Amino acid sequence: MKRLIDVDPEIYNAIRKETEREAYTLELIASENFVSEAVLEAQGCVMTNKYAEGYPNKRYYGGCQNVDIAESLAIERAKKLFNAEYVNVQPHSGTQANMAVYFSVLKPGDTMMGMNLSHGGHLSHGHPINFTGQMYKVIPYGVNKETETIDYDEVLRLAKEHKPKLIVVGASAYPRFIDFKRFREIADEAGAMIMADIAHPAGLVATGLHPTPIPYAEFVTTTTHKTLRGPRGGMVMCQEKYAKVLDKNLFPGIQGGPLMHVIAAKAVALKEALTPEFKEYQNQIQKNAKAMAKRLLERGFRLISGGTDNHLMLVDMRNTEITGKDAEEALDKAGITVNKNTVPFDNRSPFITSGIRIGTPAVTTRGMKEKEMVKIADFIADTIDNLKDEKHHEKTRKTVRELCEQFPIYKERLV
Ligand code: DSN
Repeated sequence: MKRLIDVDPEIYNAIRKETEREAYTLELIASENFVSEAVLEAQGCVMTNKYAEGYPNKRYYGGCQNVDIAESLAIERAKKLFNAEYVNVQPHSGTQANMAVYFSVLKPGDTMMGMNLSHGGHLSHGHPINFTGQMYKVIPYGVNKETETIDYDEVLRLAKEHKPKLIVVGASAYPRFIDFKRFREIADEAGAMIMADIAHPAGLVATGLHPTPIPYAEFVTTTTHKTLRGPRGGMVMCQEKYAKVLDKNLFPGIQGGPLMHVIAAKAVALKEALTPEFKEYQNQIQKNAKAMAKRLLERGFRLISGGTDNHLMLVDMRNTEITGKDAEEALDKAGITVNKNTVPFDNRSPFITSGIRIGTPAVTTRGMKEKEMVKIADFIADTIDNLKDEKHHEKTRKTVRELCEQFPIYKERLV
């Protein structure tokens, strides 16, 4: 970053420090990952300069011949990866992707169902403070108190009672597989459409390691970062018959010019996702999550639903004095990044919480395997056992750094 250092040393320094933070701490936020150098190069390219409102070969601006190549490749690769009939790669984020679908099928005041945020759902699935909660009549569903897995019978009961136009299926803090076929059956009984939001497990879905909603859902949305390991952004897949209505509602409905540099980076990440190495990577994410969960259970932690099928787990500290906020802060001091998270039936507020969410996509990208997961679970347990001991955190931070040095993210330091 030879120019940046001269033009804007403050931003240069912030980026340099972030590079160091990522390099020398353990990233366990379940929705984060490290993109490849090729993705970084594409995202940092001159396509950021180009306006391209419209779609490939149907633009409102001249000079789109090169960005058309990038967008067309991103679309073709996404279709192949997910076996999707139609793809729109323009959403700036996961929430924009969801919004485009809502605008395609719902009118203000219509009824929709979505998973309760406090049971693992997402703000954009109908939370009262989100636009969805304000524009639509939302019927939330959640998990069963005993099994802590989705209560499909209750979803069916609610769907038959409230007759939603759309059922949103997907979560941001749910450690188990989702039965999309069962949701299709429920939707059919209630006369509803389905939007599956696979932002979290998208990489697992793409590689066949998590059930796919593609044959069951009218619309499937995702982010392109998280397990998919691309640039931050969103994407919508749908059945061909909804292509026109979706495209229209995304642009010009809710977005203007697409971010062509991000779309170029999405194309690169989707190419990477089609390789055998990516499948091996996803397999390792899952193996690592299981190894981490096993060790945390051995160390006496309670996990929501007793474990994990995917890339994440939720530690439940409801019956302890320790809050999610305390745990997050102590772990941060020890060089381990997690996020506090409410657990189902939490009695603490979303700013305090009784849980922490732990995910393995980012540490797996570094090349860490089950052996390292056991070590990391021990770091977590020891840190929480010594919550107020600053010296202990300092010592752990050094050990964490040594571990990170053995598993560099990038071949060359980028700053
Ligand atoms: N904020 C993301 C997450 O952390 O799961 C979801 O959008």
